[in-house]
Amino acid sequence: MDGHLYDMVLRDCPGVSFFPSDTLSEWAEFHGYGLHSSQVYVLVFDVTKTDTFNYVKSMRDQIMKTKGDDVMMIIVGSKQDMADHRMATFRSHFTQMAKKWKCPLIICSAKYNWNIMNIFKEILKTIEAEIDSKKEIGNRNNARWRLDQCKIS
Ligand SMILES: Nc1nc2c(ncn2[C@@H]2O[C@H](COP(=O)(O)OP(=O)(O)OP(=O)(O)O)[C@@H](O)[C@H]2O)c(=O)[nH]1
Ligand SMILES: [Mg+2]
Repeated sequence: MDGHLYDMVLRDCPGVSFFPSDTLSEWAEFHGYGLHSSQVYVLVFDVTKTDTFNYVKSMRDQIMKTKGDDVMMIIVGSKQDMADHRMATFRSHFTQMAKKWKCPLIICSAKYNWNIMNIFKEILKTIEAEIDSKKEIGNRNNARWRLDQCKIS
């Protein structure tokens, strides 16, 4: 992306009944292997089924409880090819929720390859934004160190 090459490991987990709170509990439900230590979470639901979004909500709560408020998450609504006007209320609900959560929301269709590339772009953008914010914090800390050094001398 943008002339950079990224090395990414993707873990596609089937639905897990709970988010592993530590690496040991990943073994309790092997489906979730590698989940605990992931850097970005892509939570996928079906835009034609409200219960799949409820599952995403529950996973989001559990992930945040374990990994903190600033964990990186992307919400993906799939099967857009099957959506119709009767789902407008549901659509406005998940759009509002994603906005409230300040999470990127991508609507796609895996079947027709609609918007799939944008999911990967969003993952990389999210990681880049985190790297930039860490650099900024690092720079601020360095500046503080220099200030402290001045005080000591
Ligand atoms: N119409 C349509 N069907 C889809 C789409 N994505 C997946 N499907 C179908 O939905 C079914 C489930 O797809 P999967 O990709 O196995 O879903 P999953 O959530 O990964 O399922 P698990 O791995 O078992 O948890 C399959 O029959 C797919 O062909 C889509 O975007 N549009
Ligand atoms: Mg699957």
